[in-house]
Amino acid sequence: MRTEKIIAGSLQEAVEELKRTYGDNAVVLSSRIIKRHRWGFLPFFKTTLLEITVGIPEEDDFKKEVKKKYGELQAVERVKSSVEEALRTAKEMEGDGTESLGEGFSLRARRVLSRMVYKGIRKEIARRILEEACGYDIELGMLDFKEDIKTSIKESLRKSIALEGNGILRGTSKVLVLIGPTGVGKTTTVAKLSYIFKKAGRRVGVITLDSYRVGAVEQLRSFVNVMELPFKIAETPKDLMKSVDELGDRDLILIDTAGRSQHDRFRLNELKVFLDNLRADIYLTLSANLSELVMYEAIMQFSIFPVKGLIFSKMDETSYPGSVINVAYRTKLPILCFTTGQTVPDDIVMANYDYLTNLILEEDHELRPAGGSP
Ligand SMILES: Nc1nc2c(ncn2[C@@H]2O[C@H](COP(=O)(O)OP(=O)(O)OP(=O)(O)O)[C@@H](O)[C@H]2O)c(=O)[nH]1
Ligand SMILES: [Mg+2]
Repeated sequence: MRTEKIIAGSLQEAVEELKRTYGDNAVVLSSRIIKRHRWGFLPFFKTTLLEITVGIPEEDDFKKEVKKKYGELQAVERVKSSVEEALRTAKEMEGDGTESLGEGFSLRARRVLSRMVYKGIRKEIARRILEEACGYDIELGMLDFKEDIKTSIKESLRKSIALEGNGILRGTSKVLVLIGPTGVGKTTTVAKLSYIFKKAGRRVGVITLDSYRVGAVEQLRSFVNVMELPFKIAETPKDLMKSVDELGDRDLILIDTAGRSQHDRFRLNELKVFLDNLRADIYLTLSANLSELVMYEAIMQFSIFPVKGLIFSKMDETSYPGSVINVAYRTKLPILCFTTGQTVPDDIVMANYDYLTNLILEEDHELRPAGGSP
């Protein structure tokens, strides 16, 4: 990986320049504030700029490395075709299962039902979503979509799944805490959310409670510094109260916590001591690639906290987002946002019904080896 420096007037300018010049693969490695003379001959006209060091992957070296490690591409192709075969079989089996389920529905409604089930939505939930999206069509003599497919499904989802991406952006929350199992993407999501809220004009401050894990503080600090936001580390519950007080001039404080295994009661209770006296909206982050049962288990164990809603991370790592729909449908917990990749600050979508509808209706992602070109 080679490194380059970008000097810009603001973070937004820097991100735009980074993308324009180096494309999507470049990553921000570090940042610092520098002072420069705007007009060299006038010593008093100093301006504050941001100097960002970026890393640009050397694609050829990377490809060579992959080849060396994993052998020729043919081998990958062989694996790919057998996985595709397995998926085709699974799809056909699901098709059988939905035939009687779709009784009374038009052909196009039955197709959508099949797709929903294939994506991992439970049959009874898929049927209820479809029932709400359809009405009786006298001409057809069966149930069909009330409007076009997308609008009908979207309206149905509005009635059964709660979202609150926009409420938060409008400013309904003052302190927002992300909790959740280890490694689900809490810290990355805090960084992404800080950017979104800052861009929406809110005065944001960030606190981390994760001072145990090596590198955890630095991971978040580097992003927060780039965004020029105040950042505090709280090691005790008293520290936390003090930090929140000190950030009193901010209209939104985002708090990152250390990941806790849902099986580790002690660690969960330890976190509870921190959060018990804090007036905050607590969001549980779950990774979309967890199985549905593991999601319920995490929700149960984390229910010692007054969880206000859910964040689903790593949506890019699953082509079967049905479990996300099932969990949101059954728990009625509102979804705050979805994260869709590792890139900060871009890979995040504040929850909205268009995104949710597309998740259900879109064609399957084409299978390709990780890191492969499109
Ligand atoms: N593919 C993908 N990876 C993600 C996403 N969000 C985070 N990650 C990656 O997941 C890994 C863990 O992310 P963190 O943000 O450190 O997760 P965390 O929940 O803070 O982890 P702990 O603090 O250790 O519990 C990192 O490699 C992230 O880049 C996402 O939406 N998609
Ligand atoms: Mg973390």
